[in-house]
Amino acid sequence: MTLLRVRGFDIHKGCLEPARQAALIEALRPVLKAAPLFSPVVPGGGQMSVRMTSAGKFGWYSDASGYRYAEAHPSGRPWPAIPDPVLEIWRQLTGLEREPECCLLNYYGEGARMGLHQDKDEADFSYPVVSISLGDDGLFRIGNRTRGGKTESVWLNSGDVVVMGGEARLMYHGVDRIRFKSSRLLPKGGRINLTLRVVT
Ligand SMILES: O=C(O)CCC(=O)C(=O)O
Repeated sequence: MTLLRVRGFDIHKGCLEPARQAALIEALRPVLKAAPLFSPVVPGGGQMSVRMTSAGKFGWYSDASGYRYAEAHPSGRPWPAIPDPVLEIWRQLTGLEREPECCLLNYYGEGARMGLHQDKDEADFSYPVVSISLGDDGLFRIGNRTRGGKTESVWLNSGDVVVMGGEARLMYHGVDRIRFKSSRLLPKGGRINLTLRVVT
């Protein structure tokens, strides 16, 4: 494992060995069954290319009226619990007593991307966001605390974990593209990103 620090983002390359990555995928199967992926609509009216769902007390949700955390999946059912192997990574890397209340699961199929944005719908920015990459490689772009300016990019591979805390917590970031089918972790290809967040 190597620790790479880019603009305050702690990038733990190779943090999760292949067996642990496979165990995470197994642990996520029941989450995806209970709370199927959906394609959120963004406030401007467009649809995100990433499909998503969540686990935990809150799930991240977006529709024409805005971004927010919701206590139920669009089906009306509560979100499933965050699987233990996922919480274990949060504990290992943050050492915090407080546990995340949301595990947002983003699925990037071929051609999916996520524009530069800040994670700022949470109440307390002193808690980090922990981001886990599984499956295909994703080109992660890191910007600044305000929109614009120079950016830096780094490829995130399956098993990498990024901790966005301190100065990095409110920095713009996004995913420009994935290398579809670069990994064999997911039988149909694609990339799963999990972000763990303390919401309230
Ligand atoms: O997919 C990623 O690596 C980043 C995801 C992200 O930025 C987010 O969920 O806010």
